Amino acid sequence: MDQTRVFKIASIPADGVGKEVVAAGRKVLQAVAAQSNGKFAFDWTEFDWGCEYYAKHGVMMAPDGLETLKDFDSIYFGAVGWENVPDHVSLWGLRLNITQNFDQWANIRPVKFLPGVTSPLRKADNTELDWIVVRENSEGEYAGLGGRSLSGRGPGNEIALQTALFSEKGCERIIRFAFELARTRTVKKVSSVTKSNAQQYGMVLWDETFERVALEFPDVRTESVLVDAMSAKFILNPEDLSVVVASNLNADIFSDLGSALAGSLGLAASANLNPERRFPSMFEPVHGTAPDIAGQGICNPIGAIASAALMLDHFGLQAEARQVQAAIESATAAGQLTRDIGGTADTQTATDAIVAALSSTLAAV
Ligand code: GGG
Repeated sequence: MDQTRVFKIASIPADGVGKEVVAAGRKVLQAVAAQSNGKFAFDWTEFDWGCEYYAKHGVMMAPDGLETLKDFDSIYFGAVGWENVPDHVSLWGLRLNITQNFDQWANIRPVKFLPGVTSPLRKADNTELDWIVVRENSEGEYAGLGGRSLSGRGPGNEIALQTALFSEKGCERIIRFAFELARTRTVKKVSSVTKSNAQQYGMVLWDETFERVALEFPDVRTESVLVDAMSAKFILNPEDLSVVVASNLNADIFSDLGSALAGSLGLAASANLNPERRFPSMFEPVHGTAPDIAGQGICNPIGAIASAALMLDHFGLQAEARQVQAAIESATAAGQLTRDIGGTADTQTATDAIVAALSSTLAAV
């Protein structure tokens, strides 16, 4: 038999429900590896970085953490943020530290409507809905440029600048990525979202870059939509969407909107990709730490498990990725639903149902 391919994965559950959903995703991945007949295996290293680590060490991750992570094939992440650390400190200290320094510039966030899960959209009852939000993940409103000043003038006088950065190269690479992704889909269409009527520099540069790149993809339909109009479209005409590409902040908002429309924030998966593979990519559910339900064993593991499927796809294990997605769908269709999507299953039961469905879905993919 050929040698087993071993994928080295850094697991960073971090805070709140991140710990529970990463454990669930690992269980599913282990089951997939066990069924591979020695084709591949996962070698896990867990890091205890996050807000508890901050309480002990005053930093969100080890000072040499990025150096350590570089050697892994990928990173499996939970969620970051807790009440003991200001949100901007925890986010920049861990998640954004990794995405920015590993140039994970493409963040894909599929919006999937699952069988057995009720959507708040009436249209979803009888319309096929399936789209992907592509988030520019390295600059835009998250460039981290700016500062605060003038507090010395006394209360009420401080100023703050938060500057968005749009580079032509940054726009072009994410727009091109969106077009290439659209070419792999049944509906070959890219919707570009900006607010270029009001933001006349960066977003006009984005729009012009979109028009230029579109010329290279005559087989892909396009539209350029303002962010406010796209918000309405998500609700009124979602059947018209296939790939939606937007800046860092706008796409972050759209992915929450999309997952809420699919039934719950707990469902949405994401992949932070360094497409050149100079650095490991990072896979995580879109949702945050959910302090209201953390530690109770009742959170929805699907966002994390679907992110694990994206990781399999990234490893070139396309059949196994489809197998995991099919197992998720088989479990929800059978009514194995956590509370956020109208069921009574706890995290473990929902995870076990997906693991149990793996063997039947293996043959189907
Ligand atoms: N798993 C996603 C996560 O931890 N998100 C925390 C968060 O607040 N993210 C904001 C952002 O990335 O824009």
